[in-house]
Amino acid sequence: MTRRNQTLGEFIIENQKDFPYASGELSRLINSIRLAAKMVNHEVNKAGLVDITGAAGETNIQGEDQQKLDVLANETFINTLTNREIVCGIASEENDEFITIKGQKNDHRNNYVVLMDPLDGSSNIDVNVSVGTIFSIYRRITPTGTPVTLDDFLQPGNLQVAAGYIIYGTSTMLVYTTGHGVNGFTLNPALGTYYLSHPNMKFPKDGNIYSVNEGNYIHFPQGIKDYIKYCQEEKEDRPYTSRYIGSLVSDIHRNMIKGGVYMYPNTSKSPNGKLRLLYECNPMAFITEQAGGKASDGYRRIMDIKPTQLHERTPFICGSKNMVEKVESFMK
Ligand code: P6P
Repeated sequence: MTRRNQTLGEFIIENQKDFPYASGELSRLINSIRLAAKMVNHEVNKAGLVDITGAAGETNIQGEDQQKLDVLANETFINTLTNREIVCGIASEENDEFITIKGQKNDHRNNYVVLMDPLDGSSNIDVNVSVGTIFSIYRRITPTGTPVTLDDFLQPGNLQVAAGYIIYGTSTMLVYTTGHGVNGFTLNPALGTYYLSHPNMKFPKDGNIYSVNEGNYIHFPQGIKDYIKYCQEEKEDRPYTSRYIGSLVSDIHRNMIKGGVYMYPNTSKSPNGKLRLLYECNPMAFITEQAGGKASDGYRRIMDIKPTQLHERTPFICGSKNMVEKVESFMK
């Protein structure tokens, strides 16, 4: 049940029964994420004012320069999630290994694992372009009371119990699903309160926006090259519009509102694509499907892929159902 200007807190309480493992655990989980998001938002919004932008002088497992805000966002989410007695493990793009959380009684009684990209698109920070946090939540599969294992993290996306993103843009929004549709909440920074601004978000079945880094064109599979040329033809409802800002959360959020398809294909440089399956593609795929869209690697449903490594990558085609199916028809 949704009503305009409902706060996130009211929404969680009114919809708690939807969460199969209720007992307030999801509420506490989402509450800790919304608190961390406010803290990160505060830092992101003033990034230009104090010396916390720019590289932290370290690189992460991806070999990417870690921006200071990456590090701050990672620590903020980890600390907030650790102190809430809900999570038994956390995996992050910024950490080579997963983090085991024993719980206050050191008894490993918590039931959820969280996988996250704490600040995706962080290379955009210094140029004041929107960035985002992406999170994916599973129930552990190993016995409660034992330390979390890698198997608890290597679950296919179709077992996610919740997923969402925070977009730090012209406004800050928290968009998430627990498997009962997608709802978007906008932060009123003056009050520190999120209000239900986008109830029951739906991906338009069709659209005229395609999002891809065309600088990689010559390295794309032939099917993607053919689809891009299809988008540019003067025919029917085409040419489409090309919109790509290099921030996954922003590109997909815009496409979910307006209709469109986002592509990060494999290339000769990145044979498995660039995006990470566990904490970028699976959560964005869960949200996309819950909003009536589609997400594949060009051939297979993203959420059916059985992960084998924590930081594995996958080609990613995500957005309006009919557009994704058109891309897949070119890939065949
Ligand atoms: P490229 C950001 O680093 C990111 O993970 C996504 O947010 C974004 O869509 C993509 O990579 C941009 O990658 O190679 O086009 O710069």
